[in-house]
Amino acid sequence: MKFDILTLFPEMFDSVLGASILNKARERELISINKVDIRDYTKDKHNQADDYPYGGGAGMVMKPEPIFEAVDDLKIEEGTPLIFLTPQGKTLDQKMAKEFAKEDRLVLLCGHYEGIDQRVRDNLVTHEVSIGDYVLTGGELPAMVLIDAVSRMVPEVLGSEESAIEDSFYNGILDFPNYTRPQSYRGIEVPDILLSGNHGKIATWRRKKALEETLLRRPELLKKVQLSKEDKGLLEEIKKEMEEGANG
Ligand code: 6GU
Repeated sequence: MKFDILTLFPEMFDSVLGASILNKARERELISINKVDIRDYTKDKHNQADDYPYGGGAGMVMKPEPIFEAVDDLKIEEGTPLIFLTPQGKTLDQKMAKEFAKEDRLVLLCGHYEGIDQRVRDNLVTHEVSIGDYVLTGGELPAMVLIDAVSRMVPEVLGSEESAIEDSFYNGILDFPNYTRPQSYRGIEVPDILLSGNHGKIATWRRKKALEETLLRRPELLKKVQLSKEDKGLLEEIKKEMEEGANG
């Protein structure tokens, strides 16, 4: 997967992309990152990438020419997504990350200031993506979030394939609780079932806990996923236990 990042702040990406799994993925050439400084495509002596809005009003708008010229230089093949990170975009989710991971190349455009000249959105941008309902100072952090979410879905980026498959949200529901040594810490014990060595029972317990966490914290997710007959049985048990807990 090749990422091209169009940004006014290329240095912001160094720490995130230079550490941990993403750095290993880069070293193994499973992903590559090309940062493009939009300011390098400005022509005036102040290297101005923004300007006053036509029609007046507060705030500055990103100028079209440096962005168009930077995109020209990328020599993008037809069909390559050009993603503008903006709070106006569609909210990133796991399904979207998985879809983007199928591409060979993604171009990410990070917005700043009050906005961007509409001609960029109308003529270059193919997708607009937000990372949630809150406002950030720019599209750089969202671009890094997108790169992380997409890269870990690229084959071989994660150590073992299961770590992606069994993860939270991969199945559309929340994760089950995890424990490691010591077995007893400050008098707090690891659940006996996990020490039983009975893999069938452990799998059922984990599924039940995952369903319970999801029912308690994110019940709307249960409406979106395909539940097996066993899942439905476990959910019935959970609800019954919750009622018993409330009444007794
Ligand atoms: Cl993509 N950009 C900005 N500036 N703020 C955001 C966002 C994007 N997603 C959530 N908040």
